[in-house]
Amino acid sequence: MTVHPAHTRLELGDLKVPVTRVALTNGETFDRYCTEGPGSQPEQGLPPRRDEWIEERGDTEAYEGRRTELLDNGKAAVRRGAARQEWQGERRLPRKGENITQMHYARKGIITKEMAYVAVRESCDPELVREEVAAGRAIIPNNVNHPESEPMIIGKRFLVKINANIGNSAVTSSIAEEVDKLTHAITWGADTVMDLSTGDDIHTTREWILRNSPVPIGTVPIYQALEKVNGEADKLTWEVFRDTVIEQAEQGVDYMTIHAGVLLRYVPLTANRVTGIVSRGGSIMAGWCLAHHQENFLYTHYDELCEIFKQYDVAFSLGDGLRPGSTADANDEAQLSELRTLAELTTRAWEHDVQVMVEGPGHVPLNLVKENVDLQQEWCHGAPFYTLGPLATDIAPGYDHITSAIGAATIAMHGTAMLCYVTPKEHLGLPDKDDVKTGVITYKLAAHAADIAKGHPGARDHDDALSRARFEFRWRDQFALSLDPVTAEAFHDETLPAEGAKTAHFCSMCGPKFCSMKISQDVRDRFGGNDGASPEEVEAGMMEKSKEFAAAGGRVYLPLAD
Ligand code: IRN
Ligand code: FE2
Repeated sequence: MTVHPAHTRLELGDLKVPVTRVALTNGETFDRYCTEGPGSQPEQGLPPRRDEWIEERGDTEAYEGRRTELLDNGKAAVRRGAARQEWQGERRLPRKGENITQMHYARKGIITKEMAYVAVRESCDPELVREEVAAGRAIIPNNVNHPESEPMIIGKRFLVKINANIGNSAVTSSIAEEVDKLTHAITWGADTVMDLSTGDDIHTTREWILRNSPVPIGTVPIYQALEKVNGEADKLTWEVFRDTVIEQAEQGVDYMTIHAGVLLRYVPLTANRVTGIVSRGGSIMAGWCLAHHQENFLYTHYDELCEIFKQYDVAFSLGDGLRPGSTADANDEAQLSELRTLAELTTRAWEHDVQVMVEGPGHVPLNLVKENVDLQQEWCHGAPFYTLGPLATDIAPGYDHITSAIGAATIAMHGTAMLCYVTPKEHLGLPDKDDVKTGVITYKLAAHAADIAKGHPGARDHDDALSRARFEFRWRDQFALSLDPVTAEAFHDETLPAEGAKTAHFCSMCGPKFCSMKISQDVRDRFGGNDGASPEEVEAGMMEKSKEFAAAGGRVYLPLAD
């Protein structure tokens, strides 16, 4: 039986911030960053924790119904108590003339409740949070219409975050299944989740995901816009796109991938690539630009987009539509040209006090990884970088969570703020629940490896706690402190299932300077070659060895013989 970590809350004034408190067998406890939310009743959703804070600021006003329908036919078509198809409830818009974004408040020198909450989570000074948000070096994605979210921050001065993509499974899965996937990803440690759903129920599915999500939700609105024009990219218009963005923003989507850097003149730069354009959004926009021989409408209407994002505090995730899809294409002219445009768009969003992060590759050999962050940080004035891996090699389909985690840890060490996970199914198929878990755990460890390498305050405490447990043979603590206690315990039990082995000073490999083989041999000798020594016998044998060891001076590291 594993020691189950329990949620507890750090209280600071009226802020209650969840942590996972791991109770160790030596009486100590260890607190881990966590999200409180997982485990809602899908039909009820999570409590709107941030409602009060938003209300208090007095900068928004509530309305009922859908603004998109207000826009379309002048009246709200959906009211409270109507069919459950649509979630009922209020939405918010700013009061006239108000700028409600976290960046706006930060620049005014105000520490919002969201910033204070983030500071508790990150164990840092709230002023650091404010400064980083004000400078655009960090973002707190939290749409005013997603009050269920627990504020979190994405920026290189803070813990490296990971995103899990869900919902790419079109029509077949039910809404309850989508909420289940969301909860699963968050339970294992996803810091944000992107809903990439397609299909008929896209609006409703997203509504349920948002109402049950304690983490920020991101989307790629061009996917839904494309559905609205029956999948024909050339039929897309700015108007269809704009209404889709408003529809999603008023549901509460916290950040949106916008492929506004795919300019018409960059498209030919991809012609001689090994893998051309691999971004879905990028190819939709490239297709549109070529079909009309016009500039990308996301670029030409960018300021209008900023005006919409500003109203809800939606953050930009500037899409890397021309990212390399193979190591051969890494850091090429197409990719870097787009990055220069993303830098220009970053500055333009900041003129509206709209929060921005910038998306990055893809597939990049390790020797070219650092240049990616360095250029992005320099050109985009420190705006958070959010990368998809990158995969350090192309040769291991089926293992691309690993090829990409190698690149991800490296790029994060150099300053990438958030990593988009890659699952073992990448390039091959759609991830199932197990793949989601594998992807999340793999990215959690990549992000943490980067936190340690960056010398992030407190990052190594977790390693130290686990290492001490390992060195002192506190097996239960080792499981409980691990990213995946279930697997750790199961692997241990494969060779040593006996209960006594959970406290034994040996494992099926070698402990520090103890040869398990030798010790097992001793035990066997003592008990007459009985392979199936009982836990009590093993314990007794261990006690014997322990006495011997103590009598010999209790030293593991003996001085070298002359
Ligand atoms: C992250 C960094 N670069 C791309 N991503 C993610 O990839 C992006 O946020 C989205 O979740 C996913 C698919 O994007 P494309 O293929 O439409 O660009
Ligand atoms: Fe790829």
